[in-house]
Amino acid sequence: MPIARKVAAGERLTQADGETLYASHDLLAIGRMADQIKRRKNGDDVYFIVNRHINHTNVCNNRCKFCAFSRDAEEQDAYTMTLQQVFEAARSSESLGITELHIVGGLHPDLPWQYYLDMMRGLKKIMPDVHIQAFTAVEIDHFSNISGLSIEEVLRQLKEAGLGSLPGGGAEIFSERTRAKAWEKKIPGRQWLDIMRTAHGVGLRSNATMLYGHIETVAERIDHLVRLRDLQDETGGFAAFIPLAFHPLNTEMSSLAPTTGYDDLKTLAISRLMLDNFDHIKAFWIMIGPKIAQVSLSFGVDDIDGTVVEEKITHFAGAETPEYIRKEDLIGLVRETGNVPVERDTLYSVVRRYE
Ligand code: V47
Ligand code: SF4
Repeated sequence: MPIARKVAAGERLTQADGETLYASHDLLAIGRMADQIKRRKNGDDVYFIVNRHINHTNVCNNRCKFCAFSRDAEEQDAYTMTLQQVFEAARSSESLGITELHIVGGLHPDLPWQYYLDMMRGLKKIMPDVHIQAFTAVEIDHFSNISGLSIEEVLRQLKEAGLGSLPGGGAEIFSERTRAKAWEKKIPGRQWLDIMRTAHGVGLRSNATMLYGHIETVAERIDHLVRLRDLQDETGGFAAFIPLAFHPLNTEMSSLAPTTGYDDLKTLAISRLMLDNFDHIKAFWIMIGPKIAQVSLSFGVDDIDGTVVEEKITHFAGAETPEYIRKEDLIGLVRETGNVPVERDTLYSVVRRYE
């Protein structure tokens, strides 16, 4: 098939190629092509990180229909961590040897801008060597609104206070059609991309995500990938791409079925094939389960994420995975596939290879 020839020659795939791949039922052929690219870029290495997630508040103005995590401030199970609680949570994982804190939360209407700066400064003070990956582009936009500062100034001040990089959340699907139907209060795709461009411009790297398995079409998924690829051509600032499998339970879209293992693997493999300028494709085991995440290592994936410790966004939406996986278990999952487990830090410097 012509796509296989293009992949072998290292040629860029088009929107039409991406749609053709999704229309194919030859999952193994797609996986083999994606694995070819993974090996070209990363050899036998498969990365993981020893990290901890913190979700500091579930109070959020946006109330996206796909989100089971967010609450209005007056709801009974709304929560907001004090800075002391955030610091305690971070400290409690120190003994695991974490190299990264991954912090995202809702758009809280009343928390002041100073809370976020103090969070960065306080964390840096108690754990100076830990990389802080925090705040999606959606939160950055919210900080600009509450502080009256420009996006660039918000990013500069956070960086100065200790922020190391941005996670990839909040991108969802860039199509305006899907946004209008299910997350109309969230910033448009164009703005998400602009904020990432600005972040890369001030020297903050970031990840990118795509929320799939809800009301989006295949063409919209591929369009999303192409728009990420275009920005990556421009800035080179994205470190990894992570497809996020929609979890319907307890959301306003709970009549939809969860994603299948087939779609999870196909989406990871097609992401690897389309995003030729991304070094890393990450399977978030929390969302697709460790079993599919492990199989995905033969379908173009080179990163199995991390220890995580605590995760609320997917677990409020019915995830049955645990919230924590031991580093030894991640190493075992990778080893069994014949790949070499490599502990990395946030920006993919090697912490230790497990030959
Ligand atoms: O922005 C919300 C998504 C994201 C649901 O950058 C849902 O390394 C599935 O972005 N079902 C937050 N997904 C998580 C995120 C992330 C996770 C792991 C690693 C990285 C990284 C980033 O979760 C949100 C939204 O897109 N989300 N609700 C749901 N019901
Ligand atoms: Fe708020 Fe993020 Fe949930 Fe949307 S996905 S409601 S922005 S916490």
